[in-house]
Amino acid sequence: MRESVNSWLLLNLVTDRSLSQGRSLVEVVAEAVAGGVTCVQLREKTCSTRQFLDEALALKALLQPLRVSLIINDRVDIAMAVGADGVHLGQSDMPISHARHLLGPDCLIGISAESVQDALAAEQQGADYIGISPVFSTPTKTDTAPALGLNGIRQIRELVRIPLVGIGGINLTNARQVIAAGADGVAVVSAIMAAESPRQAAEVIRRELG
Ligand code: TZP
Ligand code: MG
Repeated sequence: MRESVNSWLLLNLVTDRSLSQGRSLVEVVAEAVAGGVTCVQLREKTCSTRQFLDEALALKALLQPLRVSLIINDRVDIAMAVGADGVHLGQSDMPISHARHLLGPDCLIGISAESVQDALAAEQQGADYIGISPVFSTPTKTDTAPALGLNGIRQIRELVRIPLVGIGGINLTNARQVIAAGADGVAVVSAIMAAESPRQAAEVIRRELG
């Protein structure tokens, strides 16, 4: 898994059930995977621990046979409980050293970096990949640091060797530019979760990524 990290980070779907328009999360994710999503990050900000665990188990059952990776946002305990492929942590979540201690060497740890300094620190502390957050400002998440833009990706790419994934305002019109600026992948919420056809939306973005 670790050797192929760059290829499976290509098109991340980050979930947001509030955008799924009455469809179940598993239904939307299954469609998106059929359209070419290479990795799914389960991001739940409002539900109970039990519900989070149930969603994680349901996604694991869907994704594992398809060899699509599952990453858990925020919750190291849920990642451990379901045997996820990775966790994604923000600047105010559990520090990398503690997460690594709990998760062991094989589980991937992704870190959201809101600045060049964050990215350098994450690499130095042993992160497996960095989420550059946000690349563009987005209505999906408004409590973000200022957008880093394509220049921010270029700057971080020059200084950091681990894989980079852009997140924030990415859709079919700009996904290619994010990769051209030096990212290894893109992470998308609304452009797939809110699409009438998540499958088609994933297909067209995946095509843009080459
Ligand atoms: N972290 C930084 S921006 C963002 C997250 C979770 C939301 C991105 O959503 P969208 O709809 O792809 O712009
Ligand atoms: Mg977080």
